[in-house]
Amino acid sequence: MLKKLALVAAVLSVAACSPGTTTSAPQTRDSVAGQKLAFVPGVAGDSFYITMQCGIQAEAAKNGMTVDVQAPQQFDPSLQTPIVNGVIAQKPAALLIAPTDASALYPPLLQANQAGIAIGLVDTTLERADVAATSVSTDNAAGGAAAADALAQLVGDRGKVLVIAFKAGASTSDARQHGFEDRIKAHRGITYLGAQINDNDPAKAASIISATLAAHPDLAGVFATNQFAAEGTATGLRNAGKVGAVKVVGFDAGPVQIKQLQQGEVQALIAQQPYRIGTDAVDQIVAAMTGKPVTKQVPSGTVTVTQANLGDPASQQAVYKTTC
Ligand code: T6T
Repeated sequence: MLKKLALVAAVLSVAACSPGTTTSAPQTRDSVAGQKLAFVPGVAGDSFYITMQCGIQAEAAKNGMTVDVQAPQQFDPSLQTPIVNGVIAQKPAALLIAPTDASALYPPLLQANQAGIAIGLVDTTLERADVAATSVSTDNAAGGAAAADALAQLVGDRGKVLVIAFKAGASTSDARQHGFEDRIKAHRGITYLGAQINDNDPAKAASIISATLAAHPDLAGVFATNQFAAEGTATGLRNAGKVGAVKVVGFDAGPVQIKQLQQGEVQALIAQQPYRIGTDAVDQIVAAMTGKPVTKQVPSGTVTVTQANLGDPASQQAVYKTTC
């Protein structure tokens, strides 16, 4: 009997130690005032994350928390992982992060979780989100479907269309692409040319457009899955003298995208609500830290902005900030 118990204990302890199997509940406290909150966005200098940061800072200040922002220079898990390791060493009470890869960021975030840091995922998510107390994001598959409908309408429901997916393995890029692909099938007059990856690099998106136009001069439309994909798409079309002839639906509404819309380089934008993602994420992480009920998955909506509705308050509110 003793032998059997020892065996059970050994099996349990192996299960507890094996990486990826044991996560910890965040440490709870009476108040979060004076506690440190780290924010690790997907990339530095992106108006989507700057707007989210404004929301995080405003909501953290209401709770008396200080915010430390550390961003990778590129949207790249190999640059973001050492930042997470550095954050763990600094022992903040909480971490809000947009993981740049749905699986590569799991091991460092598991370590952060095991170090007692309360984790909230913002924007992007993980394949295994059990390390996080909460996850706040746009319904990116629905956004991709909305982009498919908008693009189909712009091209009169016929012709060839292409997707520029900004990063394979990033949950938002994959979900937008798949949401688009599932919906575009319903538009039977459309020929889908597939998705090409630009690695969040506008120059790469511009070359993809040039190469696609060389092979398909009758290209009718493009869905650019984020700001940098849209910027490069516009450059590629400008270089080929195809602005306006090829219709573009972009994701995001940074000042550059709004200018592109006004200039007719892009015909519709699927705008997210990054400020709200930031405030919601702080509210949820504070709830987790103080032992209050937490919503595991908080959805955030989108607004489709066009030249025709750009003046509407809903569209104006959707424009991203470059400073708080
Ligand atoms: O589209 C957003 C964000 O949702 C995505 O995960 C990464 O790119 C952006 O930050 C826009 O540049």
